[in-house]
Amino acid sequence: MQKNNRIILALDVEDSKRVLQICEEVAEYIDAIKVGYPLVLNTSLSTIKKLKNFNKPIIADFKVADIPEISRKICEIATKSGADYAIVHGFVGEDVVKACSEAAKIFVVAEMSHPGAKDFMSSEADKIAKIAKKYAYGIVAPATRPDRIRQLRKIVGDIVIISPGIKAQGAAVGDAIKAGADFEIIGRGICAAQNPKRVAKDFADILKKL
Ligand code: NUP
Repeated sequence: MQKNNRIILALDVEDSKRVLQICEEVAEYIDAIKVGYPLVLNTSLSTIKKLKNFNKPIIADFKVADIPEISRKICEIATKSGADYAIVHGFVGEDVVKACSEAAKIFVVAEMSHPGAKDFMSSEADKIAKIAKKYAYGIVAPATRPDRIRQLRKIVGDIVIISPGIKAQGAAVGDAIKAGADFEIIGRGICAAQNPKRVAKDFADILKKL
C-alpha cells in the first residue's frame, strides 16, 4: 500500500450516496478505504465495486473469526467483490490465519483499540503478532495504546501496521505513526465532521510534518 497521506478512511456510513460524496471530497487526502459491516450490510457487497472508482486500495474489515474453511470462504468472497485486503482476527488461531492468507491479502487484528480489549486480547497479542508475521501483509494495532504499537512493531518487523482509535476513540492524529504504525485508520473523525474535506486535509498536513 502506497504511503502518501498515511490515512485509511473507515467508511462506517450507512447511506451509499453519502459514502460516495465523502469519498469524492477526501480522496486526495487518503491512501486507502476501509469498509465494514455497517456499510456492506446496509447496502450490499457491490458497494465495494463502486468504491473502486476512487482508485484506492479497499480493505474489507469483516474481522473474520470462524473455522478455517468458512473463514477462507469469507476471504474469497471479499476478494471476488473487489476488496484488495481483508481484516481477519488472530485470536482464532494459526489455522484460520493461514487459510485466510491463501484466499486474500490479509491484515490480522493483533490487539483491538477499545478498553475491553484488555480483558482478553492484550495478554495474547504478542503471540497473535508472531503468527501474523508468518502469513499476513500487516496487522491492526491500537492507536489508543501507543506503547503496544511499539512492542508489536518489534515482533512483526517491517510488515505493515494499520492503527485505529484516532479522534473518536481518544488518540490524537499522529500518535500511532509516532509509535511506529504505517497508517492511521480514521472513521468518525472524518465522516462525522461538518466538513470532511477540511478535516481530512488538516489531518494529512499533521501527518506529513511528522
Ligand atoms: O481494534 C480495532 N478498532 C477499530 O476501531 C479494529 C478495527 N478494525 N477498528 C475499526 O476502525 C472500527 O471497526 C472502525 O471501522 C474504525 C475506527 O473508526 P473510528 O473510531 O475512527 O470512527
